[in-house]
Amino acid sequence: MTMKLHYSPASPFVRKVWLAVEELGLQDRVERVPTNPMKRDDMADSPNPLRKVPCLIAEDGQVLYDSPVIIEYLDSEHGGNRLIPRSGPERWKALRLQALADGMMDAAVLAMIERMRKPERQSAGWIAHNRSVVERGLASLDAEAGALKEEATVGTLTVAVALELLAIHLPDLDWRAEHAALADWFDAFTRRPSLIATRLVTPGEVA
Ligand SMILES: N[C@@H](CCC(=O)N[C@@H](CS)C(=O)NCC(=O)O)C(=O)O
Repeated sequence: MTMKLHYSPASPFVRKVWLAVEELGLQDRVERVPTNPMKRDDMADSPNPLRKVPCLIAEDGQVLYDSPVIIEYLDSEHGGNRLIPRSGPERWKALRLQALADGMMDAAVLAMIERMRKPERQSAGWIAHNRSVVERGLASLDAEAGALKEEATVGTLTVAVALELLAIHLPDLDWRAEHAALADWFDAFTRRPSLIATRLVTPGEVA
């Protein structure tokens, strides 16, 4: 029996999970169920009470969310603990990087949603606040870019997705100009086959 993943190619949190699936070689064991989180009909029967993607139905029928929990499940139950080191400083680094990059994505999504409102209804202060969250995250990542490895962990995969997302949600933020070390890491890391196999699409590209 396969697992089922409620999937949208425009969701960065789904992308994290799918990269984990690719890295762990589980593609044949996870069926993607197309789900557009922006469509009320798609979400009406969501097994996730939060009505968000990603959501995983495991082989035994248990429903798992959100992306950190799903990745931990796949890694520990099906992946041989390759993406989340079992113990020691590398474990905490991977989990901290995931938290940092998740927070940057949350802020980038909030800024994008605010900019979708009519101009007269937008809050410039809210957009600036979320943008500054992303900027502080970038500065922190740039400072440790030399110690960011090219191996895939839940941390490095999430950082890569967050940087991909910036091009879509905050296109005027030229993060590469001020964060050359981070850009070098990103360019090397994104040569991994898992990142080449799929890409994050813009919300407008989703039917
Ligand atoms: N913390 C969650 C975030 C998931 C999330 O925000 N998903 C968005 C799509 S990118 C969603 O489904 N939004 C629908 C809604 O909020 O109604 C995770 O890591 O999985």
